[in-house]
Amino acid sequence: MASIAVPHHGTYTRPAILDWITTVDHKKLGILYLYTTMFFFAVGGILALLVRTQLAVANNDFVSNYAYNQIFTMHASAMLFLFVIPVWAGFGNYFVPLQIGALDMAFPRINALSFWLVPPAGLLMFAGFLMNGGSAAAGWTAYSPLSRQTGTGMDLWIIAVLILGVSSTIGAANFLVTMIRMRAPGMTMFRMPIFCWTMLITALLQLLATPVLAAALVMLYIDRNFGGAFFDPNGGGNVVLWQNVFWFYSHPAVYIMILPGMGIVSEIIPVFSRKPLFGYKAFVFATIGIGGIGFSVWAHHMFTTGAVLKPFFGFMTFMIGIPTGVKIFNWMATLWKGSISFEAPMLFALGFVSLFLLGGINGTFSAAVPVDFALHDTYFVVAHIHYVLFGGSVFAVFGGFYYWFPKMFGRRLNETCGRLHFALMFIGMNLAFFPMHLLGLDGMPRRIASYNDYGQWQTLNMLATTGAFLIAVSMIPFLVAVVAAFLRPKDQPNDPWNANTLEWATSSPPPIHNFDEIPPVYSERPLYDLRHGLTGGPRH
Ligand code: HAS
Ligand code: CU
Repeated sequence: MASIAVPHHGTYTRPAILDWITTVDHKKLGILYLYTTMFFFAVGGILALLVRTQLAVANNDFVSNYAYNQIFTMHASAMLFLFVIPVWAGFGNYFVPLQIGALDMAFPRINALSFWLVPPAGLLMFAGFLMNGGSAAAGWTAYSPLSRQTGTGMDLWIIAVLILGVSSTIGAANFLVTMIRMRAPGMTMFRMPIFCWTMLITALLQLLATPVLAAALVMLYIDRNFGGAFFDPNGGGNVVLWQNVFWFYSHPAVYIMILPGMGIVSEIIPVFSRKPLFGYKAFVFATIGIGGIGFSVWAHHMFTTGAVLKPFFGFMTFMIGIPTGVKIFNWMATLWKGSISFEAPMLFALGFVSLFLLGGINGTFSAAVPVDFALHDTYFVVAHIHYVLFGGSVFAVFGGFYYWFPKMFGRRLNETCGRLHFALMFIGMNLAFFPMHLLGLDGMPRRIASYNDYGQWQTLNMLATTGAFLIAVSMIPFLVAVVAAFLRPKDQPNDPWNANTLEWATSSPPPIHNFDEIPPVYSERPLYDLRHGLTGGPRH
């Protein structure tokens, strides 16, 4: 609740709800982003449980085939477009200005607009379930010709994704300008925290790739509603065109989904190893490298169409493993001989490194064209995407929550709950997604509503379903920790973790203007320098 002095009328106390609706404060918008995206994470999770319930046993008829298509389409759409991509805008909004010592984002009102586009887009997408013919049902990739044929829900999906695209494009421009123009004195580009760097490259990818998706969506909308034939061979169009434009966005988008997660992990690991990040500049250049190469690998999703230059895209896809590998070694070298402590943020960060490594390597399998011909459209790919997106992005999200919660809310999340959360989620995740490798190698196609019990299919699927429910159970200790934290008074000091970056220089939570005083910045670890009385000169 904010009290505002009104000339000649005393003070007026604005109700808290109005305060939240009209806010242009990057911290409040960040929190709104986090609440909204976590809501869609929960919705997407419930849809996943429906998918796993249907697949628990062979020849199940828990849901109809068509309902199944809607459910898995909306599961992925919610998770990707309404959770993983915008959740980084949540952390980014809260922490980028604080980490670079700025008062706010460059364009606070545009920032509010970026956020306020998300909830209506989400509602629009889900309103599909109320339409004749149901929600979108052509998969999150909306391949033509299927996406030209499904019901009105598909049109709502197209518009919703377009709106989300606008949100992330203007958000990206805002992040870029903020980091380029609003850094505190002494905060050179190469002293920015790694999380900021990953947000910067992510923003660049969003700015360059999202308009291509927008074009694709508009073409699809014209095909569906105005007699267009962009993707219809009967009218002189080309179905593979959709895949080209879609993946030209969506491959860079997978790095949009992971880079900020890598950033968060790179904030956590040094703090809990009590060492500087090994190879700061190498990490920055690796991030730039991933961003650059990320634009030249999209056709690895289309090898089996036969309509792409396979050696080139296969080669480039292998190449992208190199900068990513650099990062894995950065993290390992940071841990090496560090005095490591295993608090919840660190557990999630280590979970990220191990699971993402596995997911990355099995992605490289599919980069080998002949192997991909065997694996394409099987559960192996589903295993890959969940190791990188769940083992990667989702673990980083929770790592970020445990790490930054004290800063955002002035209270710490209970450590026992955090460890239990981690243990259950780690076991559940491996139980849910590891068997999918085996199913894929055994030829089980993805996106099927039921299957016959060939060999071990039913057993493996039952394991996966059990794992999925275990992941759901792991959310209970997290929620308990959050509720318990809010029931306690604020008690956190500025810097509860002995961390390195500027956000820890101000109170927890920070005042509306962020900093009473910004400490001088002589390196990429201003708080470390402050604690040790360092003022530049040769470092580490
Ligand atoms: Fe991927 C499909 C290849 C990273 C997400 N990916 C998907 C889909 C999603 C997704 C959502 O080439 C499915 C889309 C759909 O619904 O159809 N992906 C890769 C490669 C990487 C990669 C090579 N993916 C990601 C990230 C994602 C993501 C990050 C989201 C967060 N992916 C593919 C391919 C397909 C694919 C094919 C299409 C499959 C098909 O048929 O449909 C890389 O960025 C991963 C690099 C990381 C590592 C680990 C660390 C590196 C080290 C260096 C040494 C390693 C070496 C490799 C030299 C490689 C430690 C050793 C190789 C051995 C074989 C042992
Ligand atoms: Cu890709």
